[in-house]
Amino acid sequence: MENQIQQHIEAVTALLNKALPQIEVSDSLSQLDDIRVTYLGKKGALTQIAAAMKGLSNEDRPRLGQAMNEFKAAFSQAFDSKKSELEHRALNQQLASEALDISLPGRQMPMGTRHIITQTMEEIEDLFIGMGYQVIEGPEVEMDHYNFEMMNLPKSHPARDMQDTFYIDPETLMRTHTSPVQARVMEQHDFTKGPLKMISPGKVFRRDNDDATHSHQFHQIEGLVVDKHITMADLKGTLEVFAQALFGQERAIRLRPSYFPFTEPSVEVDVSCFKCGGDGCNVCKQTGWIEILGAGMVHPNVLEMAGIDSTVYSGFAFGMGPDRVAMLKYNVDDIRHFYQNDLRFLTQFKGGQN
Ligand code: 2NM
Repeated sequence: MENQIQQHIEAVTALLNKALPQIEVSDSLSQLDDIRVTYLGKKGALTQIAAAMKGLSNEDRPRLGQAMNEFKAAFSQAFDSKKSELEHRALNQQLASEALDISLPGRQMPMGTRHIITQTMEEIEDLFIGMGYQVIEGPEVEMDHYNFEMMNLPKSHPARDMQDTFYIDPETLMRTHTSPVQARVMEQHDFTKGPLKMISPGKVFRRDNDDATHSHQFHQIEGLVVDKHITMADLKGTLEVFAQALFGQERAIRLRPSYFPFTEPSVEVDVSCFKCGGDGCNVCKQTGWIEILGAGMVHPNVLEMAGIDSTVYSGFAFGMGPDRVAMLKYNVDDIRHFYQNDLRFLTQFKGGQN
């Protein structure tokens, strides 16, 4: 009997001598757990020895129990220390793989540029805002009524043929100018609250074949001032200030008689050449002058159709093409560059960068 208990105790010691080196060399948490199952699991080696307990005498049983407790204590200590070592290693690996170098410079975000037409329009808008004008936009899909009728262009008018129009249906069209916005505003304006001073910037549409100087969609900025006692002198002074702000303080303007259905009298406005100062060059085609605006005194019919008494109120109006202004200012030789969205062209104009 003494032999038998000795054998069991030696088996436990042998088991421990086998287990501890295995724990020591184990390389992962899952491998470590496999070792635990091998020795202490339900069918583990120590569990099998424990099954011998039942056949032992009352004196021998505690001796084996003590040996088994010693096994468990030594095993646990080695196991726990290895486990914490492996957990540490896993954590360090994770931290290393997720490390951020907070001293690295930030990634450069690509910076966009505002479209050169947008920049030009906003420059012009800012000039008029500075003179007390409101900037008012309106629909691009318009009623024939506002686009033509209210602009003194009745259905029979020959000038309607001059402007080839994209019609949606007989009453609806793509606006051919931004004047319909002004018709809408004139109709609503309350003159007891003060004069009407506005510009209307935006896209306009004409049935044209695109080429270097024509586009079926381009831009317009139209201006309108209506009050008592507005005269041609107000128009001329305003446009002179405008032309000098946009093209240089040394510029002069000149007015030539012209015709528009919605103004009477009507004028074309030239500005002295910003390149040669008026001597004649390739920009002004040797004339010394560059045409930039159409303008005139608002036709009494236009005022009356908007419900404004043309015997009490008068107004001036003008219209210009930001596309043409940008072509002149930035020496762009083809209007189609503005609409082809080629970044090599568009990113040349960095002035609009935020
Ligand atoms: C131009 C030329 C001349 C114009 C007229 C009006 C309105 F609404 F008052 F009748 N708005 N814009 C006008 C006048 C536009 O563009 C070349």
